[in-house]
Amino acid sequence: MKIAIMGAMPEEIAPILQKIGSYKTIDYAGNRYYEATYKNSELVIAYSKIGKVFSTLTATTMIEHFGAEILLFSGVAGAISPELKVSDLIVATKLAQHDLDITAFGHPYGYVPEGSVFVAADKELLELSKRVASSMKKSIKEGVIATGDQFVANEERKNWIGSIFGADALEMEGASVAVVCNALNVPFFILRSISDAADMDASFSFDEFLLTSANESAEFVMKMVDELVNKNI
Ligand code: 4EZ
Repeated sequence: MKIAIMGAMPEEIAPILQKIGSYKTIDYAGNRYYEATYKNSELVIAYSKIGKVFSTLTATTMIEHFGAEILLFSGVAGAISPELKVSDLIVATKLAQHDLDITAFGHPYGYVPEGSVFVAADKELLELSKRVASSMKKSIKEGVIATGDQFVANEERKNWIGSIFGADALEMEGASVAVVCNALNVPFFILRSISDAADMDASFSFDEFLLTSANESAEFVMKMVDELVNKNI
């Protein structure tokens, strides 16, 4: 079973590549993909570049070109829920695109015909993450993640996204990856560690905590990978 591990930025996959140690690099469709055999399982790893379009391309490529059968995303996010502090982990139960708007036609935010506002993540991977969290003695929050092509650094926008979608965190790739995986029937898992609070200090907080938070997320995702490859599924 081939596992895809993706991030949006180089910093989000660097700790994963470091842990894997040796890999083959393949340049394809404007991204660099890393293939490795890890504990007898095949991995494909890449960062997409930021945003919904690039992450759609990368997720699709990992599945359709590289043959990934399960996808784990690791990265950082801005917090909406006041419960979430810098470096805390959140795993998406479902995701929505907060910038998708045809409300002029009477549709809800995040909805287009034949789509759905929310895409739900894989239940088994959510269960596995709970077991991994308890074995690591870490708390991990399950919640709604909202995605859009905006770095949100504005309290008003963040609160709007929180109230419309019931979102706990926001970022720029999760929901697009979710749409791809859902359409192609690939179980997926979106994990983020908080880098900022999507408020007026967000860009400074992001710069300060990107590396440490990306590392938190990557470490957890690799524990998930360890569990998945041990089960040899
Ligand atoms: C996008 N990622 C941020 C990329 C920022 C700067 C060069 C996560 C993220 C985020 N996205 C962390 N905090 C965020 C926020 N406040 N708004 C949107 O996935 C690139």
